[in-house]
Amino acid sequence: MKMTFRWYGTSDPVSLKYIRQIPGMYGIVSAIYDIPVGEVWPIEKLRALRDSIEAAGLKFEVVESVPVHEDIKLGKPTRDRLIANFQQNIRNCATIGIKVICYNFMPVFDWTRTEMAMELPDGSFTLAFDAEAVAKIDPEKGISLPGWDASYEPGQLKSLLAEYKNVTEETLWGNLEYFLKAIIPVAIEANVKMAIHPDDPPRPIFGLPRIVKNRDDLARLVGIVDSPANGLTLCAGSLGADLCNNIESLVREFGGMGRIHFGHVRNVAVKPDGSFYESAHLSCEGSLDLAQIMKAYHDVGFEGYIRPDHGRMIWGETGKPGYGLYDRALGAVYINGLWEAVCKFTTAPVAKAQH
Ligand code: DNO
Repeated sequence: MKMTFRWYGTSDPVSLKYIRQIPGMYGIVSAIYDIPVGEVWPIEKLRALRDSIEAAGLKFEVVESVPVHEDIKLGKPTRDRLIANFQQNIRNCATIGIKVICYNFMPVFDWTRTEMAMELPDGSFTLAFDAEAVAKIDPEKGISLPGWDASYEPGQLKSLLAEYKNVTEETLWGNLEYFLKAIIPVAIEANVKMAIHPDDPPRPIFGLPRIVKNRDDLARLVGIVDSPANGLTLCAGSLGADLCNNIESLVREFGGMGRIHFGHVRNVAVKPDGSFYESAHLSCEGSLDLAQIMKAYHDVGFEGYIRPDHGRMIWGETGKPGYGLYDRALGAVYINGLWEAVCKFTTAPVAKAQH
């Protein structure tokens, strides 16, 4: 297991220097943020990013994410040019040493929350999703969500939602299949593993289809192109927001097949109505058993990348919600602790922690 930390580049208030000081930290997960979605990331930019990360004593082997243009998800005629660009991005990433590329296939909205700073009883602040509040939103009247307000102009959002009107789950599957059949051969050639991120939360929202939500979806996905290059980012907190998903058994099944390349490990406190908040990583704070999850990673001999996922805002820290330094650092140290214990006290099969 290689421990990593997401970093948003030079504008990130969290410095590489501080990330390096987290015990057991192997590398950085990042992306190029100033190139429009669908365009090619210049090698020089990737190289500069890698060099700045390596200068701080960390590795850069995982990209999160290369965004997938909506025209690809919609299956529009323009998709072939955009897919060619995506293929080029895979090659460019490989050239500078990237081993795993995370991406997702969620229409319009990536992760969705109703609150970015819900106060918990201990005085920390976290991201939360209120199922009732989301159910009350009428997309026709406009959707205003924290974290997304700046991403779309109201008119642009309206027309995008209109384009998805006739896109069913099966249409979206068809478009994902077309995309995978085009990109996975390129990834194989470039020796890069693609790792799709599941839907967050794992259910349709605002009438938009979502297709990477549960065990059956993951099984269907890995079957589309039967290659280790067609793999998963197993996001415990995203899938865990549906209590029917058993994260340990997903790790055992898909990790056992060698299809998990990147693990997002975090906890989430889920209510029966599907509302949830992102709790501290510790098992007793949320609905997931992180010790069992790490044991499952160990038992399948996992050698890929892990990162603590969103953290709460604690100790007065301000910054990008979910992506402060302190609570994610606590998460990383906790996960490393579980991993050390599981490696020491479980006999077989032994997967050696690599630091
Ligand atoms: C939210 C993240 C997601 C994730 C993408 C991966 O903070 O978990 O934005 O990076 O969905 O493509």
